Amino acid sequence: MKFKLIKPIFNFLNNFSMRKWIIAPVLASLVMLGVSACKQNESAPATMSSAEAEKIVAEGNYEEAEVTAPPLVPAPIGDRKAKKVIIRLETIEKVGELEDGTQYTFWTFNGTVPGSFIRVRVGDEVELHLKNNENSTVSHNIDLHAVNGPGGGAEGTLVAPGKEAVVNFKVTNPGLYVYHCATAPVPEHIANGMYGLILVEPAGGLPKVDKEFYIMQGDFYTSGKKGDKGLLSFNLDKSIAENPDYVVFNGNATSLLGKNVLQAKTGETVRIYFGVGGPNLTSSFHVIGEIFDKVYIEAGTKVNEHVQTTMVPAGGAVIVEFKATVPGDYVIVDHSLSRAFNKGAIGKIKVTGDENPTVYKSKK
Ligand SMILES: [Cu+2]
Repeated sequence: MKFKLIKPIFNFLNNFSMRKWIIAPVLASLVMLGVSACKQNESAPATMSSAEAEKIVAEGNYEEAEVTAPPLVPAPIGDRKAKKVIIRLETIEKVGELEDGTQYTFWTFNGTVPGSFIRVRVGDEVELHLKNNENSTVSHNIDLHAVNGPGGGAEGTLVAPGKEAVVNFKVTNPGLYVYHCATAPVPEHIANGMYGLILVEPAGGLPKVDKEFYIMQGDFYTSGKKGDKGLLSFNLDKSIAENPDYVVFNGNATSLLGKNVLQAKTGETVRIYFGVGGPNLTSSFHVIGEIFDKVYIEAGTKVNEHVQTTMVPAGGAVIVEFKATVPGDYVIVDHSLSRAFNKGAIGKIKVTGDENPTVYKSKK
């Protein structure tokens, strides 16, 4: 294409008295244009458009997908082809603890807050079964932010206690997405713990890392105050005022403390899939003593580097990565710090391994 254009331009310039002065820069520009076009093709992102993803054929029969309770995530997608997967979620209302001695009636997907982590890839065809446990007191449904369709699937999945609904969707956009119950009153269903994450990996999968964890932040509005013993219930007025008693990771003030502290070794790259269920508060997500080497901005495909604190909206998510270089305890917080130190949004990653005085040393 480039050479076809050059010849007529050359002929034209050949008849021009100043051709020596004009031909060289024009040719140079054309060559540069060609080089730049090639470079753009070479550096085209590995991800594809959602329209292209829609055309991927998922082969084979439907297979059950592995889903996991927090803080675990299913095995990476790797380089597998798009396939047909069945995902089963059950909405379960159950009494659990916000912290030791403080009970709360959680509404959950698969019995945990957040609900099970779902891991698929672009082009997968998903058959989602949403069952509402027979002991539930109300109807529930699911809105997956990874779904293109009315209500993100909510309209097709509204189920009464004891019933099951099935929706099918094709996964067309890579990223990390929140799912949540969208049954009225929606803020109450979410405030009771009805949210989770679905990861959509690009074709070929995300880059390999050593450790992966699943964390979601939620704000809880109770009939009592933080630390009260006994069974607390949802308080509508506090929810409307956006004044929670608890702001916690993974549904409990100690879910990532004590025996539940996350573990990593020096030299390992740690990736955290972090989402905010809300229903109301955003998170200033931060790990004290670490710098995020990579942040997938708003959990999409663009990567920022060297980030201290990343803002995650309610109903949003982020993927962060850092390399554990120095042994010690690293505290995970919402850097709106009263939430961390007074309402429960605090956890820990323990890094073990050899000291690394080049990067850090202390004389104490
Ligand atoms: Cu619900």
